[in-house]
Amino acid sequence: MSNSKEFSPGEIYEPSEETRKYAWVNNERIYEMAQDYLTFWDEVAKNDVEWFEPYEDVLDDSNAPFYRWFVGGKINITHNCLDRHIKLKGDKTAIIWQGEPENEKEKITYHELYQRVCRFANALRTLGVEEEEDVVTIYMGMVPELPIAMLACARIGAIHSVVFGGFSSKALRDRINDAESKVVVTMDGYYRRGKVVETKRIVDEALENAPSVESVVVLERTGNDVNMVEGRDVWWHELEEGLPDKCECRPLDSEHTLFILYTSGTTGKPKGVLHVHGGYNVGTHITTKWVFDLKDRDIFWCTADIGWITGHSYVVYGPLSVGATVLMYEGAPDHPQPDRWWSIIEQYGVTILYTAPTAIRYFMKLGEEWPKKHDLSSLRLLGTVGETIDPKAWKWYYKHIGNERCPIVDTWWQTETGMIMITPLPGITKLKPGSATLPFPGIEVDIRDEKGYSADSGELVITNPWPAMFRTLWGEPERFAKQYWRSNGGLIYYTGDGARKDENGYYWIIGRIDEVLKVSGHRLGSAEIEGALISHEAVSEAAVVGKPHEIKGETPVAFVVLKTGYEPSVELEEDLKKHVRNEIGAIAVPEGIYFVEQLPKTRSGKIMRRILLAIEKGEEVGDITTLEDVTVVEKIKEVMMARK
Ligand code: 6R9
Repeated sequence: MSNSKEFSPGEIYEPSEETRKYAWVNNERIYEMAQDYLTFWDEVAKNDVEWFEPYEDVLDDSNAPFYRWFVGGKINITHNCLDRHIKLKGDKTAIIWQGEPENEKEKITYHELYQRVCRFANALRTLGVEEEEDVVTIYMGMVPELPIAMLACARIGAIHSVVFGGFSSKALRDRINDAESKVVVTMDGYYRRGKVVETKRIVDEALENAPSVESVVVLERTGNDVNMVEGRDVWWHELEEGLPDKCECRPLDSEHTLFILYTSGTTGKPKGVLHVHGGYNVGTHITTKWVFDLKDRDIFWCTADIGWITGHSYVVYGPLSVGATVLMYEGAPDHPQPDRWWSIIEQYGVTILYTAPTAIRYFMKLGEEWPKKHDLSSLRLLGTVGETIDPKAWKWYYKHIGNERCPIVDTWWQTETGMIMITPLPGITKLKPGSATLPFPGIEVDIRDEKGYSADSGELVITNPWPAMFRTLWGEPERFAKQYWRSNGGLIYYTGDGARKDENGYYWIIGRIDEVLKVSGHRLGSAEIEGALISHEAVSEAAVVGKPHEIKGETPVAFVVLKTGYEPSVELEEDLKKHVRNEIGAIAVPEGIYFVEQLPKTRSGKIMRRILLAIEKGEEVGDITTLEDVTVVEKIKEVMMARK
């Protein structure tokens, strides 16, 4: 930042004296000090997490992009999340859980959490879960047993694969089969908007064709009727009966797999992003501590579902490793009333709130009278993640939730990065609404143009490896090496995001430049939704684009070519929507489906989604000379005119 310009007044928000004074990081020199990034990460790893055996090297890049961090070290992330805290603060609350029904709640201390994790780890062992290659799929709502199951897997060196509870049975089955899971952990059901989501029923459907699964553990939560399959299904509480609440923490290699988490890319097949114990622990720990300036007395509420990376890193592993009190809420943000979140903040004295712009836009629309009903003065810091926050929503959040007192940390990162990568540090960073500001210390990013040169706008890249980076894609090392990394004066990670850098060196994320959508902060692939549509008997071809949406950010819109013998109709449109819901889940259902005769394709057969998006938005379609048949544009416009 040495040659960056002065900040222009009016658009910046400076840290208050108070925030700066008490912040973990209150000296701008941290960035300079972290320039030697290996020394920086070495210091963090040595000071902030405990190792069973020290590592020999910070980084092994001899087989890049298959980097290895903290080589030769022995660690277990659950030791850092549990064992080391119980010595000094076993009675501190680790998890405050609030069910959707107001009278259902629970507080779990670090000591209790430790015991419950140990007991469930022993329970998993009785099912034969042990070895590194054993994958346990976890499909649950937001209850404490979800992080307990994750930590139990980690403790014994098994790999967890959490599947978001909003995914359909078909999506769950695909993920179970791809991971060849031996055990599935689930529950009878959970509450969402006053109704029971029948989780176990969805699992039963998924398991109709999932030969690797030997056992299913079912937590009793809602008490609804479930079908227990003899010899396969077992109740959580019965499995645990008589088992000890101690379970030795297995010292694991730094590079031992911790979890896989499926995420969407540019093909129809979700990618199993793989993270490991050592580097992920170091990266999530220090970002939780510094970005949220987390102190012992804080009550930290990250509203993300644990089924996404934000929940993994900032509901579970980061905050627990730091020894914080985290809040988990089971249900919908507006149930029974639009002030549910604000009432939870007041009730528990939440000090840090970390959420997504889509939620902020939703609350903005509901009106500030809802937060006004509550005393939100316990809040001292706010955060956002998942998509770009527009300055209007930023200012609303700042004023109506933070009462113009709380800094907002806009954090940019991905499932693949594992940890926050571009972010303000609340004690030192001047904020500009809409910008994620600067890379975290030790992280080096840049923007590259199409030719690979450094530029002020283009694709965001990361030019140095970082500890919490994903290590590979499950079962697809070639895809990992080929898709993300390019060599250009060293090996560089391409993020898939467009970005711009301003005169102060601040980064502004523009959004995905590939066929990945962010719908209400949830990551979905155009190709996945297209695949779901094509699997319907009436569909011959499909293209899906993300249309800008006031609250969701983006919403999928589909263009469908029918097979001969099928005619467009309202019924067929509804049937296709239902089909997508069954194939992927409600979040992927297109808002509109247009039946067209042909899709715009290049001569080499690639669908030009850019053109479809421009038509949908009523914008100029731009250069169409590469189209195989240019008349297709006019024809699609006609279909859309007829519909509007
Ligand atoms: C953590 C998470 C990753 C994509 C990423 C980008 C978008 C995330 C953002 C943001 C602008 C931010 N994204 N944070 N865009 N500003 N602060 O969301 O992971 O689900 O893998 O999505 O989300 O487009 O590439 P994931």
